[in-house]
Amino acid sequence: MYSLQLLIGNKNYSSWSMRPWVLMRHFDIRFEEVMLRFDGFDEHSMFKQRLKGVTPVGKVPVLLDKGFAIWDTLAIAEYLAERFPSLSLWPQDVQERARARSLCAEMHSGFGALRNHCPMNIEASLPHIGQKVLAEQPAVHTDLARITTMWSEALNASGGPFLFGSFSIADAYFSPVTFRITTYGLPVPPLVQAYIERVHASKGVKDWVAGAMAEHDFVAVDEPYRSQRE
Ligand SMILES: N[C@@H](CCC(=O)N[C@@H](CS)C(=O)NCC(=O)O)C(=O)O
Repeated sequence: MYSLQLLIGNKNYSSWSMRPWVLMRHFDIRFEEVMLRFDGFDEHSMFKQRLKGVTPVGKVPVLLDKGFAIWDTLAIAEYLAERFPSLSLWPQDVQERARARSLCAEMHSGFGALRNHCPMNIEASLPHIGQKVLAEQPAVHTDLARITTMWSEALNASGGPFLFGSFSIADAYFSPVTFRITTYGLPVPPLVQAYIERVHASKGVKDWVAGAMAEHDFVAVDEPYRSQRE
């Protein structure tokens, strides 16, 4: 029995769950995964029922440390960074750390157009939808341009292979975005494409994707563009 438990949603769809799971797996932080399958988000759903009394917000992810609950992804990432200081989950340099926090905070509070129009769906390939979205939604262009700029600047400053050199919370934070880009075939420059490929080849992300591919759920509320899995 591990002292840490991570409550997550479906791996194919739950972008917020993906972030702490990938982070912990990448850094070999041992935890028990508790999967709460999405069966709807109304108060009668099993998903919501199982979260009752665990978190007041009724959302995943939730980290439990010997039963003590930490909810909301940024709070979970900060808790893990404090709990495992020797792992350097944030960059070690104070300014790089501040910059990494700024990027994660941007992700936390922004990119609404990209998130709404291109929901994470790891198993799907929807480049035709990506083209349509880009043609009809200028705000998605704006989000994509900002992502491209922030990743390029970070990679150029650090020299890679990840945003701040070695893999950090920032890379875990943006890992779901890399799948939005590939699922919807959104165009990115070669530097960014190479970064995406490195993220996809990294340990925690590979393991998460294997889990997503093994799922068979089709969750209609997360599928604005399909009526079934192909
Ligand atoms: N700000 C929260 C967002 C969490 C969130 O929206 N999680 C989704 C799954 S990816 C959820 O549980 N949705 C259920 C609902 O909206 O009722 C975080 O960072 O953890």
